[in-house]
Amino acid sequence: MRTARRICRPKLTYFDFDGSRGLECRLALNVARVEFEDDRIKRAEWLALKPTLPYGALPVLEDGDLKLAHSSPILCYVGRKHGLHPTDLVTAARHEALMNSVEDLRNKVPGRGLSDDEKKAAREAFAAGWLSQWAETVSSEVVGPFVAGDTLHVVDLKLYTILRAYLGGMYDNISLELFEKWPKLAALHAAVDAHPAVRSWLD
Ligand SMILES: N[C@@H](CCC(=O)N[C@@H](CS)C(=O)NCC(=O)O)C(=O)O
Repeated sequence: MRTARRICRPKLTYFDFDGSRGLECRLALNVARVEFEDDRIKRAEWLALKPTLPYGALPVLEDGDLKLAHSSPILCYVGRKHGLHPTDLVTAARHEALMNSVEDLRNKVPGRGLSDDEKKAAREAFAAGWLSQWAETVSSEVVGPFVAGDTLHVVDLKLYTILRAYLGGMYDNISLELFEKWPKLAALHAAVDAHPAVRSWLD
């Protein structure tokens, strides 16, 4: 007699929009061709859900007994499981440092609590200072078109997601032309954007 086997799909929980930390994790699962439950939280559900989460924030990935918070560890987990993260210790560490730098960038962009004039001045100074240094450093790590050359890894999906936000004009007072100084970043963005699994998800 055959026993029924329960097949559990991983579940990724995030807000109901295609951007930021949730998007990069959804893209990684899609590029890895993992069938997953794309759990999109509505505003009304959020307050009840928040206290149940490991660190009170999203995204969260559930896979079997694992309930994992934080976008970069989720990306590394998916990447290791499906061959989208380097197996070499040093290369993996370099990719993880790049992923952390994206989190720094997300946390450092000024704006919250500032008046429009203060925000404009703070963002222009940020663009000329910290952001330019970030772009210079990241660019120097990119072989091209992807970080490691011709092979896409989860780090590329995280870089793509933040570049997509900047190049898409999500941050006002930061000129889009700024990124023209780093053609490798624009090329990485274009290469990930053209990847069939990324296109199929976004389209
Ligand atoms: N370090 C975390 C940050 C998570 C985070 O701040 N998530 C935001 C959405 S992108 C969130 O849940 N904000 C709502 C809140 O913290 O109340 C990660 O990389 O996932």
